[in-house]
Amino acid sequence: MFWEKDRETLDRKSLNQLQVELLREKIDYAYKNSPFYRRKFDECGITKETIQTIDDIQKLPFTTKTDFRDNYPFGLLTKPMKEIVRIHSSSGTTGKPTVVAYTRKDIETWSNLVARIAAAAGVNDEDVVQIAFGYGLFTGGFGLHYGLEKVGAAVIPASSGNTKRQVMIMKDFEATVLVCTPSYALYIGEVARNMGLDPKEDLKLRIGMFGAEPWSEQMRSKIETSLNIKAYDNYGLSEIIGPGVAGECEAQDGMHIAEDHFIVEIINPETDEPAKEGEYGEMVITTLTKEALPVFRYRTRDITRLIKGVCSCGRSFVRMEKPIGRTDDMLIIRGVNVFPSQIEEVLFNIDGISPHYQIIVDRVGALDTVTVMVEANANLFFDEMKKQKQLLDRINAELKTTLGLDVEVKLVEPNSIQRSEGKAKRIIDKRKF
Ligand code: DLL
Repeated sequence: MFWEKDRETLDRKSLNQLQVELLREKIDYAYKNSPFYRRKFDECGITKETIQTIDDIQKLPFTTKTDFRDNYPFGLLTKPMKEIVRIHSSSGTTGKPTVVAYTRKDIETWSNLVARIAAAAGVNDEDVVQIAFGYGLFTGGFGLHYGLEKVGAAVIPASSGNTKRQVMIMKDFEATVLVCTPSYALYIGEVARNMGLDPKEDLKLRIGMFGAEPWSEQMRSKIETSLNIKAYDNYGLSEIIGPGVAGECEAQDGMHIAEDHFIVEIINPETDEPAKEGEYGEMVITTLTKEALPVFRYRTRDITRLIKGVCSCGRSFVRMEKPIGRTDDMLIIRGVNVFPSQIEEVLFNIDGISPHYQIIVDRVGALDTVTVMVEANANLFFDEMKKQKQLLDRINAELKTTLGLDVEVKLVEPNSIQRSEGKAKRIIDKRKF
């Protein structure tokens, strides 16, 4: 289903023209309204005339998380507080949070973008949508909320946590759509079963819109089976707008990026040069329509690649593959690069373990070590040692084949790994730098 079909199916030439026009305008606007950008653009000799074709975007300097931190809290805003109607922030792991703000028009743009990804996933005004993202400074709750109201769905602002209550509401209010992180969806499914419910018989759920963290195809099929739904991925980040940057359509073959609002590039994070067509690299995003906080060439740190060409759904917007991880989540273990998502893919293909895991990274002497904690299924954990040993050997062998690395695997008791109600914390890093 389309939300703004004319936009979502624009041919490439018109799309590029629109992007160039909007980018030129935004450069001019940022120059006039932001001391930060004026300084930055002056240093590089950038004016709107710099942009003649879409490739000229490469002449602009990058923006990074550090720019947000250095200008905390409101130094990057290009509108006075009088025109701001909402403030969010993302916590991050260290230092000050990243603060983002929206004008009334930005909220309107954001709601529209979220309405698009909801419609693309098949959500309509008949749906009852349970939003189990945290409502608060995190952009997930309110971001999805306004967009889904716009679609005309009946929105239940459940927020995250209190999982038994979530299940009760889901059943009693006959929710048809669940919105949260994929790891929380898995947990909700587990709790529903523990409460004696069979999602197929007892719930009306049909669609899941999940995002805010990386998740594998294997995890998708586990969630789809567990909750008896079709699970759609969506991507976004606070610095750019929040959720709504990209989302899957019914084809579930990559997430369409709203290219009439954003320009995306994939670069090699080490050389900063553009990646070759179809290659993995860091995604860099420029906003074209934001008022309060325009951002040029933002280094997302997310590693993905682009799928070009018109999709079977008819949308012309380029698609991004599921991000495989973040540059800052990549582990370098004895010289080998490892993303947690590679470990997840291996684990979730093996029977006998539950889809909950944690990765402990430590340093012994000069060597980094990895221990993968995996939860065994109840029947197996309390079964004979021999079967456990066989399972361990299998996990070890498959991890070695995929990662090219020996890692230690520990089977732990059912329910001993902490469940996630938001973004899952998969890595525990005990290294002291
Ligand atoms: O997580 C915005 C959001 C909310 C997206 C709800 C989707 C749904 P931040 O807290 O700023 O914003 O975190 C952004 O989360 O750079 C990615 O590393 C990661 N991320 C977001 N969506 C996905 C996804 C929100 N679908 C950071 N797959 C991003 C993989 C994702 N990673």
